Amino acid sequence: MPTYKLKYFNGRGRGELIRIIFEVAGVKYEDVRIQYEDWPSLKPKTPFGQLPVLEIDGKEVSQSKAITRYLAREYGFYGANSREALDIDVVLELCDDLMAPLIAMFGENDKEKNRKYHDEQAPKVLGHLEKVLCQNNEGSGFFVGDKISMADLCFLTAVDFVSCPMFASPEHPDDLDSFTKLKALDGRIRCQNKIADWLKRQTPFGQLPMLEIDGQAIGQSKALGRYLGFVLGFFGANPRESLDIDVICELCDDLVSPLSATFGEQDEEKKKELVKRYYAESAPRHLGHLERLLCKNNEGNGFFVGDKISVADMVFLAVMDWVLTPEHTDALDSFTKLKALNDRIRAHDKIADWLKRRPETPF
Ligand SMILES: N[C@@H](CCC(=O)N[C@@H](CS)C(=O)NCC(=O)O)C(=O)O
Repeated sequence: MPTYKLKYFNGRGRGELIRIIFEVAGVKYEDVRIQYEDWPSLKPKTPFGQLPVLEIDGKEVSQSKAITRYLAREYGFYGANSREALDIDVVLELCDDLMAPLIAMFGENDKEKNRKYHDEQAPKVLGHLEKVLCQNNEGSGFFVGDKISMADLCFLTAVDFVSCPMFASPEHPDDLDSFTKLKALDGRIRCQNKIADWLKRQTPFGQLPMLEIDGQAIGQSKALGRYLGFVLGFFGANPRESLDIDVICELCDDLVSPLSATFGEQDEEKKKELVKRYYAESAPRHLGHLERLLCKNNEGNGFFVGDKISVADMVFLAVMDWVLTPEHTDALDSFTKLKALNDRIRAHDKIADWLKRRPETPF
């Protein structure tokens, strides 16, 4: 058996079908996730300046579709004969048609185009796919032949792509709803042991962060923060303290949300104006609430809740990392108790140690 090393970004994209083929085939491979900050130095060393790249016995190969076809042939997912291979190819191309408009929209955040995609383009291609599915075993098996093939695996990755947070549509939470046979197929594929196992190990909502607890991937940062707070003793000494901590966490969320909403603004002038207004109005209002609550406990000279540091203080620290930008280092100047708290948290021995050790990152 050759040794395989797959290099791709830490996302699904063009790498996922390759990973799934390895997983379903039960073939050992190294899943190397390239961080974006390492990409510029790696790019010139790859065959075509792109990922994915598969190393087969140390030799690099590029082009995702060529790689998937090769692996499908090697491990029995490309049909029993040329005719089946042709039928599989047809499904692959249809999946491409399903994804192509989204790839073209990447990073645009154009709501009208997205609506049109889910209203018109996606149903058209899904209709074709359902028709093809129904030509085999009346649509109750797999796309081609009697066993799962690259066609089904590709369909699975395409459906995940269409419904990922970047492209999902609130009006169409599930594009497969009107395609009962495809929907049942999607369920059938996801139930296959190896696929179910792989999916369980993936990000639960196609987003990061996620935390693996005893091998199970769990998403949603705030829920995870609370859970760790409970488990590690930073979520209050009793339910009342937990409630007070939750209130601070939600206020911190209210404090930072309008600021994070400005990040996606493309118009630089408009963005400047929004940020200016944020620091003049929204930030002081929420910081005022936070200072008032802080002062209710130990006259504001300790921590937000109780007598020791809690998740409330940690969330505040994390949020201040966003709010105190180099242009707005003075945002806490009118809130002397909060400012002192921020310094106190940063001086906490374990936090100070972490702040010293944590890598420099752009955000
Ligand atoms: N036809 C190529 C396209 C590869 C491609 O566009 N890769 C993207 C990621 S999905 C990439 O490497 N982008 C980074 C860059 O071009 O610098 C394939 O299927 O492998």
